Amino acid sequence: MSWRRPPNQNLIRRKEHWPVLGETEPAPLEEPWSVRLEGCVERPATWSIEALRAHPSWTERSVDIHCVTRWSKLDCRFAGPRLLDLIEEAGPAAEAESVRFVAHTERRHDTSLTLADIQRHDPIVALDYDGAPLEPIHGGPARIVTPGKYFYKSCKWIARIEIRRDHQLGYWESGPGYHDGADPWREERYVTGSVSPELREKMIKERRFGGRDLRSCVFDGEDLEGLEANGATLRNASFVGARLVRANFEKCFLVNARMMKADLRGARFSGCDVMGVDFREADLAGADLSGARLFGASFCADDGGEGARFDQETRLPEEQLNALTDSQSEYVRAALASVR
Ligand SMILES: Nc1nc2c(c(=O)[nH]1)N[C@H]1C(S)=C(S)[C@@H](COP(=O)(O)O)O[C@H]1N2
Ligand SMILES: [Mo]
Repeated sequence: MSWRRPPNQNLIRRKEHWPVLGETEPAPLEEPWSVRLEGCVERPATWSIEALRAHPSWTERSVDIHCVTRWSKLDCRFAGPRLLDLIEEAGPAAEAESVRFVAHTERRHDTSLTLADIQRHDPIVALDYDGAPLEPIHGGPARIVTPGKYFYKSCKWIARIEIRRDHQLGYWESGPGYHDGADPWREERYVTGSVSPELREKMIKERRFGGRDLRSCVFDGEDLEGLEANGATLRNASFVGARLVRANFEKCFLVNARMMKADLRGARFSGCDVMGVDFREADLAGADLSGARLFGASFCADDGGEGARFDQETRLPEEQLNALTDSQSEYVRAALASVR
């Protein structure tokens, strides 16, 4: 079903497998849960969970989840009222442009969508998943579900919906630099960081990236043997075919880094965030991946082809493989078994 799989996404096939990303719980609540809609509207409104359940626009939707960390989960059954009908009910002003979603969580997590995107993607305020109330860990009692966008446009524990004339960047879209467009078919994952060519050259020569912000930087084919990258932010960085023998990536933020065909013999990834990292055809002999977070990572192509190499010294504990999709964990198990 590759026509339903956006580029560079790995499919989660097990029905019960659904990773938790970002915040894991709402803030404590004194009153019963409610969702408030306000801002550029004629009639600001507040709905209780019961009112949302009884809402005439209640719909069930089969939604494909695409997480920016490269896992996708198809055919997820969500149900709840349509956001467009709730907005219509409140009477949006002519100058309304954007909708900001605010969570009832400690950091008041938020994300925004333009009204044009809301019309195109028709999100729901999901209260049910797979025929039962949405679990609190996934945003219950109420979360936004926006089909056709990376999942960070689906705010968990929704408490306030603001209709605005300005469009604000949300939590992930501002500091961490997630792409505000969030279109999985165009791979709008991240905005690109900026490092001057001079600084880049200097860092390659010294092989010290420690603590730096090198998001989306490209180091393809470079010789970085013995690289010291402890604690660096290397999200979406590219190391295709690079020599990274004995590189130290401990405590790095490596989400979605591209490590295809890299020489990673003896490299250290322990305690590292390697969600969505692409290790296809990389040499991981003697590499240490113990304690690394592996959601969405790939070690082989889904349609066969060559995968990552391991040897008896590679450290990749069995329990971590559960974070991988079925085809990925099958490949890694077999490859590890063949060298042990
Ligand atoms: N309130 C809140 N909503 C959020 C987030 C968050 O950190 N806080 N993270 C987003 C991201 S990045 C993703 S991938 C999904 C994860 O949803 P899940 O944990 O149910 O898989 O929630 C999105 N909504
Ligand atoms: Mo995400």
